[in-house]
Amino acid sequence: MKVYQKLTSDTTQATESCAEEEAADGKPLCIQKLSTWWLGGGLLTVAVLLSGVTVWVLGQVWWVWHEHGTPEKCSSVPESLRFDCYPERNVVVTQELCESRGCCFMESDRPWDSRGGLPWCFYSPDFPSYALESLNQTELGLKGLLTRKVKTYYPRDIEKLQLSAEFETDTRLHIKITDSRSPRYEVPLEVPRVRKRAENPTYTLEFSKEPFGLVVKRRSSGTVLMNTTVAPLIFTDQFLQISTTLPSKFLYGLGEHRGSFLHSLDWSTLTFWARDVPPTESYNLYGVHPFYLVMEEGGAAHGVFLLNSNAMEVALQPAPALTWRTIGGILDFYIFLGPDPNLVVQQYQQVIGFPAMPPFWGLGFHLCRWGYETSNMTWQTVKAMRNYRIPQDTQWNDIDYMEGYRDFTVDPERFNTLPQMVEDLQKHGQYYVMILDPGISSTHPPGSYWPYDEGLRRGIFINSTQGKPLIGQVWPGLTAFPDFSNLDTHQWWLENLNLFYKHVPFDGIWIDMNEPSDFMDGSTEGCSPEELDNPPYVPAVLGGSLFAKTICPSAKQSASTHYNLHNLYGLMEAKATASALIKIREKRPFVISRSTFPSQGRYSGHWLGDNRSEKKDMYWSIPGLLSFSLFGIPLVGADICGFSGSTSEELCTRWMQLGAFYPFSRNHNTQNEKAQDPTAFSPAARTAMKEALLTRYGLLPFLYTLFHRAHLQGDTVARPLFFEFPQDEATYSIDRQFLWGRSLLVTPVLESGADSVIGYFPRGVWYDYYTGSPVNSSGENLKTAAPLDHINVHVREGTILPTQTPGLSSWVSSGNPLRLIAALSQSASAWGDLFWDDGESLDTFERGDYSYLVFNVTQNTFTSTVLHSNVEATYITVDTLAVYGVREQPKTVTVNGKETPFSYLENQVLTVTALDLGLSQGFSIRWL
Ligand SMILES: *[C@@H]1O[C@H](CO)[C@@H](O)[C@H](O)[C@H]1NC(C)=O
Ligand SMILES: *[C@@H]1O[C@H](CO)[C@@H](O)[C@H](O)[C@H]1NC(C)=O
Ligand SMILES: *[C@@H]1O[C@H](CO)[C@@H](O)[C@H](O)[C@H]1NC(C)=O
Ligand SMILES: *[C@@H]1O[C@H](CO)[C@@H](O)[C@H](O)[C@H]1NC(C)=O
Ligand SMILES: *[C@@H]1O[C@H](CO)[C@@H](O)[C@H](O)[C@H]1NC(C)=O
Ligand SMILES: CC(=O)N[C@H]1CO[C@H](CO)[C@@H](O)[C@@H]1O
Repeated sequence: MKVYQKLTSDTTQATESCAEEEAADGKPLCIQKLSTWWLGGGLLTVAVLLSGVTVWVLGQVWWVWHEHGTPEKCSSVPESLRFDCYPERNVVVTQELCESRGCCFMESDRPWDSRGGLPWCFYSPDFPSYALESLNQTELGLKGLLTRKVKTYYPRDIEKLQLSAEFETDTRLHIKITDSRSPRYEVPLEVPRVRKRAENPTYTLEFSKEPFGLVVKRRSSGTVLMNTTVAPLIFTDQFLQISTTLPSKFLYGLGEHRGSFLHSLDWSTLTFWARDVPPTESYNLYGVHPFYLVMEEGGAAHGVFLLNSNAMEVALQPAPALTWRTIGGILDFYIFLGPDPNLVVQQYQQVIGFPAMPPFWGLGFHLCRWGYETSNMTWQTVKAMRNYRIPQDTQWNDIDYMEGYRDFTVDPERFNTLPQMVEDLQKHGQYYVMILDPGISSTHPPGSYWPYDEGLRRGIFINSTQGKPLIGQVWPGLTAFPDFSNLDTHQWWLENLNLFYKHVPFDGIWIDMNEPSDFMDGSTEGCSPEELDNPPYVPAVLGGSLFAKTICPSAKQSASTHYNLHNLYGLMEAKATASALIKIREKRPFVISRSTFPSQGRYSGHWLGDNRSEKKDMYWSIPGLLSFSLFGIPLVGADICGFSGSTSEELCTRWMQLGAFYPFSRNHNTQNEKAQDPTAFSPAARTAMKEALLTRYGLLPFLYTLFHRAHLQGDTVARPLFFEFPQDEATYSIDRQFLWGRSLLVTPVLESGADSVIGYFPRGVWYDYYTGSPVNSSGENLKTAAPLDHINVHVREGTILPTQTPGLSSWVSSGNPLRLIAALSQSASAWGDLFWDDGESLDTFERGDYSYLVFNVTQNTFTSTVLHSNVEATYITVDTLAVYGVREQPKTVTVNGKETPFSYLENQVLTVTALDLGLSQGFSIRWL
């Protein structure tokens, strides 16, 4: 019965495609197929003559059975390699629907549900795909032509595709598939041009001609990194799909999503479409990062970036395999061969750009809340923080400060003292950051709100299909949305900021709601029924439509349609904002953005969104940090103590301790909840929070140096353990701990009522950061004490950390003497470095206006070598050297040859104090 149904519906399909094919290029393809049948089925030839139509149908059935979906062919596909042929949501896929696409239908006991699961409808091994018609050498690699003879089940197949493969570097392969006849939308991202073909690529590239597929292997091991032959390539105007096998189940990246750092390949689907929604597992969230990293067997890693900004989804399955589905643009892949995971992420950032160097103060502690009712109330908090001597660099305001929630306004009554507060902050070496939303209020009588009037006059808003500004609704009520793909909009944004700055001289800008968020679906007039707003295939986005809680995809922007540019909105706004800040302040810009896209790190950092004051949200923040490290946005953190809901004193203490190790450290709270800044708690909790922040401030020189390395070459700041221990598979799924750079292991308490914590310590010696006591691990889980006033931090053997006596602001800290901590390896060596500059000038590295020092320990000698120096280093002294892991008590210690007093403790810590050495001069300290 099933087989009969299958064959009849397949017959329809085959006949249809036959007719269309004839119409398309005039060739009698149908005849060719039938002649296969004529030749193949000799007996039937006679029968046709005799019985006409009846037997002709039988013949078709035979042909289809023979050529396509024989039950044997379908059941020969192992479950884990079944690629979904009917990913549409909100459709119960029946056998009939499935077979109308020419696919295999097989029920299974594994549940099929609307969000994935083993597909019941999947491609047969010989489902029609493209064929590689020709392949020629080019200067940088290869160029090929792909053709499709049989149409797919989506409108507007692109029949001829151009394939290009460029061997850009020895570790980077660039593969691009696009329409060979007319240009399609491509992401306007400046990527470096390569002029010379790689000489010794670490990869090989092979093709399957028909069906078309490409195979990328790691040359050294032969590991197959990609094999796209496993499922048909589909390339229609609004549905592009390509699948590949993966060499392992250790897959990371693909954000922004909430979940563990290591993805599950158990039939999950990740959706990409910038969306304002409280972070929830399986939803598409604020940002879009179509980049993944895979750990291969043996500890090598590779990465893949799909440069595409359309709505998309990635389906994961246990083969292990992955399917990209996007609804526009082109297939533009960059493949990075590492082989070290750190190198993969660096190579990715060589394409998208390295992150900006943040100002030193940006690494201090930030305090914010929604619901400071007045500027005086905001100011009170700052004063209370000072009063309790708790470090704070920056005070923020959410939308409270505005008049009617309109950008570039200040409520003249409630926030009457805002300018004075900002002045007071700046007098204390502190900083001010305020929020801006993109929606510009559109309901004011002409002449009463310059940002709108002038925006209208200059035509810088996004238009509806009718050619008038599209109107949606955000905090101020009805709003228009600036089109940041237009440079005139950047100028208008700058002028607005300039006017505002004259009144409130802010230091940084927080850009929120830039998915862009819209409280309506689409606009006041809804959206059109057309194919941009309602495409033939809609990825599994939250809300079921592309305009759910955002503006219409059909809206017009100067660079393209919003359909193509939606996921770039936050990136383009960040670019405009960072560039305005540079023009206004002539210093390094500080921008934090909610929506992000690859290359965002060049312009802004990111916070992980509006999460809750709950334990699990505290945990989720760590996979969040680690994922954004992979995405080249190192300046990242979650709202410490949670945004919505009520925090508890215990949770907030633990979270402040963890948050002291977020690269971007901000406590932020929602409206109508109890205060959760450190001053709001009991003396014990307050003190624990203060201690955690002092630890952070002490480590700022080290953290700043990590940011320099991120800016210089794309090193990660908050780093997954497996980046440093790629041979140790036990580290692959760790996301409750993380490293700072290569040196510092942070093991926070994420449970309530705990007084100890279990963490994994990779093989080697780890020193307690505070005391220097060694922990010798064979690569195991260890339990360490973690009373409520303590966060476990360990220093890796063989590393040197520059730390500084903490002050109550980064400005005060940065003038204090240094304390260098050398944690000796088992062979008694160590190294570390320090980047130092004035902390805020533009392009100090690029202009050579910085100091860079390398610290080494070998043969009982600590050496500081100045590799580059500027005036800044002359202001700083080194006061203390602490050496962890000195096995025997030294008899003498000399500093630059002169004997000096020292202390030595039983836990093998040697300390030399009162050194008073200038940082700008090299020095050596020896113990014997
Ligand atoms: C490759 O070269 C042949 C012969 O010059 C040409 O016919 C074919 O179109 C070329 N293919 C591509 C993809 O450029
Ligand atoms: C790639 O996949 C195809 C289809 O499953 C398979 O026949 C082929 O052997 C694979 N190639 C490699 C190198 O694994
Ligand atoms: C804020 O404080 C200032 C100075 O104490 C006072 O003049 C002003 O009225 C206060 N503003 C509000 C809104 O309470
Ligand atoms: C939007 O419409 C305005 C006129 O209302 C026009 O000046 C502007 O160029 C349009 N922008 C786009 C991207 O179509
Ligand atoms: C410090 O040690 C590192 C690693 O052992 C080495 O590469 C570097 O050359 C040394 N630098 C100096 C200045 O001694
Ligand atoms: C504001 C809010 O409720 N945020 C979300 C935080 O994350 C959890 C999932 O862990 C969501 O359920 C919440 O909605």
